[in-house]
Amino acid sequence: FRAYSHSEIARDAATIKNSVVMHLTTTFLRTPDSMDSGHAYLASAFSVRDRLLQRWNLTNEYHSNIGAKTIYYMSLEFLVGRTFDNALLALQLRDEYAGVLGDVGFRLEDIIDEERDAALGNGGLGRLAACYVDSMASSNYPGWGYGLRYRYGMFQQQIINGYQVEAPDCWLDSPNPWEFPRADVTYPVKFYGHLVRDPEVSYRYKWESNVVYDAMAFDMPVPGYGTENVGNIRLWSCKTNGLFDLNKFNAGDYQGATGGQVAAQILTDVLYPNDNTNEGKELRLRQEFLFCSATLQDIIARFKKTGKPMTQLPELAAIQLNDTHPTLGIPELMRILIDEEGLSWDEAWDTTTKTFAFTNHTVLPEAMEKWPVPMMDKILPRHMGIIYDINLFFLQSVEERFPKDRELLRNISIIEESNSQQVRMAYLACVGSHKVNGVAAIHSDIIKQTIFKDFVRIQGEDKFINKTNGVSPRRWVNECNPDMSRLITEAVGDRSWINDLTKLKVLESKVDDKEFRQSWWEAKQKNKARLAEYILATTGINVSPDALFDVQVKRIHEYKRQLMNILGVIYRYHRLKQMSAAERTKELHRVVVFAGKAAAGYWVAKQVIKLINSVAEVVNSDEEIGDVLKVVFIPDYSVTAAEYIIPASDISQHISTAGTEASGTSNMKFVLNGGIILGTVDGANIEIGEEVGEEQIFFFGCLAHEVDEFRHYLRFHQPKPDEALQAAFDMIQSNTFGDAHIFQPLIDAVLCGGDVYLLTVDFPSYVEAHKAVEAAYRQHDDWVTKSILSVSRMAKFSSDRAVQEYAEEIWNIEPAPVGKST
Ligand code: 26Q
Repeated sequence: FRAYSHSEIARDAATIKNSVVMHLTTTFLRTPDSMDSGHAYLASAFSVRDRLLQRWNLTNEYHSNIGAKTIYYMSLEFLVGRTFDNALLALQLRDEYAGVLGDVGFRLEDIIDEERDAALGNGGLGRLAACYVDSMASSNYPGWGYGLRYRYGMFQQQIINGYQVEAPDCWLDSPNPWEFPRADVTYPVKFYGHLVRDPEVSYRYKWESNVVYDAMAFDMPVPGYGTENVGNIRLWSCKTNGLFDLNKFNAGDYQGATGGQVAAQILTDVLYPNDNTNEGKELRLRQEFLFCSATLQDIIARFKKTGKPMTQLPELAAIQLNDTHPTLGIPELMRILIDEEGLSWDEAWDTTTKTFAFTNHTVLPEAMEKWPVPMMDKILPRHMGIIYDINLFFLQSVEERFPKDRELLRNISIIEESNSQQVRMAYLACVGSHKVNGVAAIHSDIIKQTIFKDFVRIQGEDKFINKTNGVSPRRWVNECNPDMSRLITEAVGDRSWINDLTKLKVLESKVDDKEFRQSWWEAKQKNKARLAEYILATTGINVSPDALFDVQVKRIHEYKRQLMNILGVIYRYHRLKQMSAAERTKELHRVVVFAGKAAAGYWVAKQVIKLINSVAEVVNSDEEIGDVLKVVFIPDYSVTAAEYIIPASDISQHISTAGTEASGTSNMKFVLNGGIILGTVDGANIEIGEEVGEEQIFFFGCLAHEVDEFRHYLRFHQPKPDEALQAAFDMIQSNTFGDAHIFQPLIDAVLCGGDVYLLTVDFPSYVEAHKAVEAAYRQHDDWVTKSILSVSRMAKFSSDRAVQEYAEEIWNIEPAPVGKST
């Protein structure tokens, strides 16, 4: 029997009101008279969730009935942000809920603001995963994300005395309408223990251990836009597995009785707040394995319901590894297939490599995941054995084709033979996958020439491909920029662009339409006014929406060069101070906005935050300067903060040392919202430039292929700052921004530390590029043209395009829209 069908989402005010009141009174035990905005949010959210869950059920029932091949996107991070507004838009119920809430005296915007971000990710990699599941749902691909349900997400950043201070993100302290606990979907996950060899098959083992944790599923529905499909992110939470010790409890040892529970819970307690760095902590390895084991067990349980032989797994399942963090899924699938399902090594290996594909997101050496062999051997003895065998067979096959090339074998071995042996996870992921991809054209080229060079030679060019990143037009245009979205909808004639960004092309024909141009400009001004309010509320700083908004928001990292930005600001301040008052009145007013978190243990990045705040304090209170220059550090950057900041930028900075930023995704978001990029020839900046045209982007700096030579030179020669950079250093060193000695290490990294990120090399062209931006912004009409033309040419950077390419070239899956056949 079926209690509902796909067409039955009620839209009338009375039904919506009833369901909200029902949740208010029965889920939250409140009365309408005592409803505050917090409970108005919760009751509304639960009523929307009911609708999503109905569709969730239909989607999964349908996909299993038709035997659809499914993509499983494995990621240790999902940086989702808020869901309420996203769900309202997807279900096209926003006006209806605004009406119902309005009737009882609430503004929808205020209710939306009650929601806390789901911040289960660090930055680009985690947000990309969220955009991809959004696109899978909206494009009707059967697809699930798999991740961990951290009790504490990305830490909250406070700025105290100019310094970053971390506070825990207790996001689950209040009820979370967007997760659905599934106590019945729980798997045991083993650690440590010992191995018993199978008497008949030499490579088959029994793994015995009494250290067993339970991973329990929580499902987060992912609303597809303009479709009845609802996707899913399945997150694992770690529980005890009978670890409550009744004997100890009865003997009065209360703490001892629950000791096991505490130990288990730690596994999913906290997201590691590292972005592009690998710490090699044992707890992280255990976290990764809990995740991989539960996910693989779940995928196999679902597959086994079909009754098909295990070797057909790749016909029904594709697994994408979001960087190396879930790579233990490869030996875990091998273990299950060989030890539990009785497949031969060759059958298991063939099945595994056909199922997995791997995305690399970084070339920074400090981000490469490696685990000490003794650590892995202790925690995961069976997996260590499987990795040894994978490596042995791989090296044997290479030896056959390249006999006696000892150096080649050493270079490609999954086990690095350093002082202590290490497992190179990128190599394991590569060997265990049928496709390996980078995330922008330049990045995919670089990995083929560097870390995977020998693998390209051995395994062939075709295995190594590019999949340029994309972002969701739902969240990153329609949701965050309602005014511009209205204009696009008018120009296109309907809302079809939200699922098909190629429709943006029509904007090109509007570029000479006076009225349209005026509205376009006004939309940007309104977004700037909204950000000005947000800045005032979060920092107490007053900025004028009439100034040029110059924005750099992203994780704080040396390679992203926030230091170069703030040194540029200091140089600007220096010049302004040298001018006469009359000269200063001719200057373009500028608000320089920074935001971003530094990893808690990343000292240099934290000093950069301090420098930015110290400069802001001096500049903003300098009466001579007034509104000509304002510097703002917005605390606690998040998905929600980004939704305010990005639509309000005139110019945004993406200024990594060439060759270091794999892709970047905020660069795409800024341009899609009518902003212009000031950037280096790096990552996806390059492809954005190709699409929008060189008039629409400001490039500067040295090129990726020149970087090695510069670095080599600077290792042996004293870097020479140009006059401008020297002026900035001098200003810091003369205590303009407080005690200079706290900033000296930042200057030393440039002047005495080999200037690894090439500030001295790029600073002169950076200053020139700023001048070009300024001249262009003064040509108001041309600027509006650039903005409209850019947006009209950004179709490529939709995550829908990216996901479609993955589906066709890696996953071999097809859309399966629900509702068409029911
Ligand atoms: C590894 C081991 C232990 C703890 C943490 C980590 C870890 C966590 C996160 C290592 C790296 C990351 C994140 C990497 C990342 O965000 N890379 C970014 O990926 C984006 C999406 O492809 C790109 O746009 C960015 O250019 C890239 O920096």
